[in-house]
Amino acid sequence: MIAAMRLADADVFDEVVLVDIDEGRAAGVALDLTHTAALGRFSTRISGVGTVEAAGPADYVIITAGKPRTPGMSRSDLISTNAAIVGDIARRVAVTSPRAVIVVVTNPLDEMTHHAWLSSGFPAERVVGMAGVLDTARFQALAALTGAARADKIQAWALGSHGEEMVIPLSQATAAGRPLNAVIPAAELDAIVDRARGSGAEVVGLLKSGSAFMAPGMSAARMVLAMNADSGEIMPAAVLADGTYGIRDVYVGLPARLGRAGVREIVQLDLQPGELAMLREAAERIRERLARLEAA
Ligand code: LAC
Repeated sequence: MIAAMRLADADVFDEVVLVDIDEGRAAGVALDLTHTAALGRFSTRISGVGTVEAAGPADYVIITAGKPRTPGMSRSDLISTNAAIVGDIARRVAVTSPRAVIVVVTNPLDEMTHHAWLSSGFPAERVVGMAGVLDTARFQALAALTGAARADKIQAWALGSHGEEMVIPLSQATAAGRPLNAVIPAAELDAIVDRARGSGAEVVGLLKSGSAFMAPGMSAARMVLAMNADSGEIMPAAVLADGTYGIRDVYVGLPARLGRAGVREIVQLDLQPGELAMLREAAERIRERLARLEAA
């Protein structure tokens, strides 16, 4: 809903279509959003349907379907349930929208993005996962709470996995252009990284049912808007590693330059050896979970 709202508000698309197995819900949300056209000043058409086929061809497809966590669950606990859902959707999207770019939001994010890529048969540059934008935004918001700078003046990268192996290389983090570790004491900074890593679970714990949706929805929309604008912006995203960073053939969070047709290139940051090691470790953990999924 939040992603659809941001995409409609942007007033750059002809149409935004919500798809839900509960067609009435999709149609209801679509109508509610349609009613905001004057308030949001957009002319984007919004509709809600029950199947990928009824939605028709699309340039961009955001997959959010799947079960969310309940309190105490890790994202990985969802892997086989959500793989069936995401795989089915990706296969259908490949038929109805063979030229689309797919943005995966369903958890466990890195594994589901890899699985959607395999299921769609798409080239890897047209299947990306949304996690780094969200995790980075959380880090920026939490770092801003210290008073170091406004959230949008904090620059950082959340890479690795969307979970335990999230890597936020502090060597690359700045506040209003100054190294963040010169502005915030080391212990406090480590606590912020830990809190960012656990933010999804923190929200799940408070909500009791369902998981975060505002920051995730805005993050997914931001990626789609950047691609549609062909901005060439570099964003952290789950992408198929291509050998950069010494990682290959597995989806993991890396800095990616996004363009109209998806990932233009994976961008190399000047990471410290410890940060690089953590990133490679994250990729190995994702690879192991994928292997278990395939074996199941
Ligand atoms: C989160 C879920 C959406 O991080 O993964 O909130």
